[in-house]
Amino acid sequence: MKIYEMKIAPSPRRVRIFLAEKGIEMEYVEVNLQKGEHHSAEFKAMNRFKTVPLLELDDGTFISETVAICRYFEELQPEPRLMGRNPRECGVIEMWNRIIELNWLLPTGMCFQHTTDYFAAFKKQVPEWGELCRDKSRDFFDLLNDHLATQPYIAGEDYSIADITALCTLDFNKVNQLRPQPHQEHLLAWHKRVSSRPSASA
Ligand SMILES: N[C@@H](CCC(=O)N[C@@H](CS)C(=O)NCC(=O)O)C(=O)O
Repeated sequence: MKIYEMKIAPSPRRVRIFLAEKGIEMEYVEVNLQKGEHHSAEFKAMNRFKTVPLLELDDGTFISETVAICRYFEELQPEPRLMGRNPRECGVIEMWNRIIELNWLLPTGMCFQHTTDYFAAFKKQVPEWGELCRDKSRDFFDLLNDHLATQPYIAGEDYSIADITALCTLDFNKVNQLRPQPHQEHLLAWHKRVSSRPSASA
């Protein structure tokens, strides 16, 4: 079993942290996205959508999509539970994970793609769209700060995959020059809480 990834990219980091929380060792294969290695015929044969992370099982099955990979490991090794212990928890965690992916991670990635030259060789850029996405991402810092005023973690009392998604998104926003502001005290306290877990440096 191995995972194709790029260590500094946010989506692969989500899987790394998830596996570290579960204490699962993994073989990683580095794919250089800036050099376009994910556009090679060899990589496209494994994942036609040309994204990392990509999990290869020993039977030759490929699983792309961060949440699908995490789901595989949650089923393989349930403890510690990161995607919920009962229907209510599963629903709430999945809701927040999707909210953060769609409303924060996605605009964060779009801002990076459309306002820096990192992927310029491979992707058409629309800088105005990138700036709108920067605004959307900035607004989410405030939303999350309000949300965290009454609970320690994104989905409630317990650490979950939603915290992993939010941590990777917040940290990656450095490339968009967006950081938590001093008045966002709940967000800052949460960030300190989740960053101090050993898995954060996986
Ligand atoms: N929805 C996908 C998104 C994966 C994704 O966009 N990964 C980025 C790295 S963080 C990537 O492979 N980018 C390559 C590209 O856009 O060309 C997932 O969750 O796995």
